[in-house]
Amino acid sequence: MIHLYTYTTPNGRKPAILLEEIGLPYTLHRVDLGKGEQFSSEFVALNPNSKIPAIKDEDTGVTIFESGAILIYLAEKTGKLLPADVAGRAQVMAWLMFQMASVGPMFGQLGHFRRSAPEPIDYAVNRYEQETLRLLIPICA
Ligand SMILES: N[C@@H](CCC(=O)N[C@@H](CS)C(=O)NCC(=O)O)C(=O)O
Repeated sequence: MIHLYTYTTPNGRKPAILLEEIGLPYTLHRVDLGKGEQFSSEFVALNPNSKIPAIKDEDTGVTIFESGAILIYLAEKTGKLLPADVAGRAQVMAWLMFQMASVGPMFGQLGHFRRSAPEPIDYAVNRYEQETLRLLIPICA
């Protein structure tokens, strides 16, 4: 049985979507970021970086954090959604790294500076707006 520790954020939804997609049973554990539960000693034992999502796989005893690493682990465990051939696997990895290294962080920064910054900073909003628009080109192509 997989235990998924997560919350209702974009990164938090990624492993849940994959688990549903491949039909693997799992138990959901809510880590309420609003209450700071990501800093509890129980959760830090799963992810020393105090960020959701994380999983614990009872079958193997493995604990994993970072959404991309979780997706790769679950795909490899089930033999689904990740091609076995080198070329196909490289394509999936390229898009996964693109999401992890660019889309997630840049869209996240834009959301932060638009909605959560304590004071408006035009430079930051413009920078992340431009980068977000640029990243949408390969996504929409
Ligand atoms: N690179 C990490 C990012 C994880 C991440 O940023 N999680 C956010 C929610 S989407 C979080 O736990 N934030 C709580 C905090 O920063 O205190 C991943 O992909 O798993």
